[in-house]
Amino acid sequence: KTCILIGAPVDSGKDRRGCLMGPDAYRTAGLTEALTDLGHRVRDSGNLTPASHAPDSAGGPLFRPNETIGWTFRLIRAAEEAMTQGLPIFLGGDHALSLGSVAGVANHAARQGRPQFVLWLDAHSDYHTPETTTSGNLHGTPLGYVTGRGGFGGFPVIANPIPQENICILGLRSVDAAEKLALQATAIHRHDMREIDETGIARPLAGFLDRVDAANGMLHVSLDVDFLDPMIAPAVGTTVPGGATIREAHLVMEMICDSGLMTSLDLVELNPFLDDRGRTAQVMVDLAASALGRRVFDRPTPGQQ
Ligand code: DIR
Ligand code: MN
Ligand code: MN
Ligand code: MN
Repeated sequence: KTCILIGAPVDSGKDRRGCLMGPDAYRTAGLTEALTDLGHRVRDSGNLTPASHAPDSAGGPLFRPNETIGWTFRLIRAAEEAMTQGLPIFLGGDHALSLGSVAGVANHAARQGRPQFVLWLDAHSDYHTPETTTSGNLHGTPLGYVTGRGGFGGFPVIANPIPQENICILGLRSVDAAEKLALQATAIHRHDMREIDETGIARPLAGFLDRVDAANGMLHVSLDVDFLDPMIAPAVGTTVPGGATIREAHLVMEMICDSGLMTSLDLVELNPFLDDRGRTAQVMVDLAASALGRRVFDRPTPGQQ
């Protein structure tokens, strides 16, 4: 594959600074080398900047909405373009980057006449809108935006909303009360940590991948650092105990790789300022490598043993 690294140092999605250092932390942890070792071509397109936007003023209900709007315009264009050239890997940056990456890949899928699916690996459901958020942090809104919820005035109009049933969230353990009510009224597939404890993580994931395959869908994977347990991934502003183990996370990535379905990937919410000798950046690079073919032993391709 041709992997296109798109640095997106988005730091406007919440008020704790530091995610802007994420893209360079992934580079320092050896992302390009890991992917070339697996036989992929890697093109690093450097770091983007937001499209020009109105200045943000302090004191509103939302944190830096205009900067996030600028990022969203820029990232939609970058995603649409990269999808014609290879498999984009968006190096965040906080999760507000996914307003743009997901909207952009969905536009590309629509041009191909194929349905877009989204796998959201996160402690949080990120289904707020600018009107429902209580934190004012827009990194909590990308799934609300890309599914076409209202309240995103000033943002690019969503041309190709992701159908609710094409979304699967794994890893949930921190869902605001209002968000829970809204989410329960949708067809979004959502699997909390209790379900993962009870059934294992492979079961809900396999069901989702089968649906993507049956629909000949494109698959965007959005990996939030806080999907992982803070013991293995401390470098994130919103740690929540009880997250995925290192093996659960690798198994997800290995199954995604075996499915052959992933067409784009976000690595988001890494805050290198909070890291411990780069180990969280390294875990994220290793997970990306698993999603793109790293394995201990070769196995027969599923379905043709
Ligand atoms: C929280 C944080 N639900 C909010 N969201 C995070 O601010 O609305 N998403 N951290 O990953
Ligand atoms: Mn998130
Ligand atoms: Mn999260
Ligand atoms: Mn499901």
